[in-house]
Amino acid sequence: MSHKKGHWELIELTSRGDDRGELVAIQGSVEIPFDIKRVYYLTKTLEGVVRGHHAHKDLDQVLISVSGSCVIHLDDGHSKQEFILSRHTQGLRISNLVWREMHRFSPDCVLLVLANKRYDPSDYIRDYQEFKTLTSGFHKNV
Ligand code: T46
Repeated sequence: MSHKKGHWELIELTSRGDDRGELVAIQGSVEIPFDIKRVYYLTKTLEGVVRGHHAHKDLDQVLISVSGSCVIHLDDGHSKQEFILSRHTQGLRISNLVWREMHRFSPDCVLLVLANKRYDPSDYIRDYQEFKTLTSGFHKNV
């Protein structure tokens, strides 16, 4: 099986606010760089919980904290980076072969995730050593 190296980037979304409030629209292949096949959200995450602990073989996702905040720890096998997601107009795109851990969820955090594929449990890499072996041939995230 061939894998492309891991990659992540921040995406700024436009809020179309007026005197009634705000509206943020997200269209597949317009505001984010893929067609959206699945939407899910993480909510009511308990204090101290760390979620994730996996990478995906072939999945593109955009994470948006539409309420509250959380911290996303990313690792492409060579470099690591942490993002605080605390704005509903900021998306974090994570493509395949990126180990992720999500933590420090505020009690009001709603983490919205847009994905380019349907749910497939066989796409998950849950063993960190397996992930390190798969990414050992790749160079640093650029
Ligand atoms: C990811 C991070 C950001 C489904 O039935 N359908 C789905 O589409 C998903 C994503 C999950 N599930 C089930 C599987 C488990 O029984 O929901 C339960 C919790 O899933 P999981 O433990 O994988 O959740 P997290 O928070 O560790 O990870 C999730 C996504 O799975 C993952 O792709 O990148 O959020």
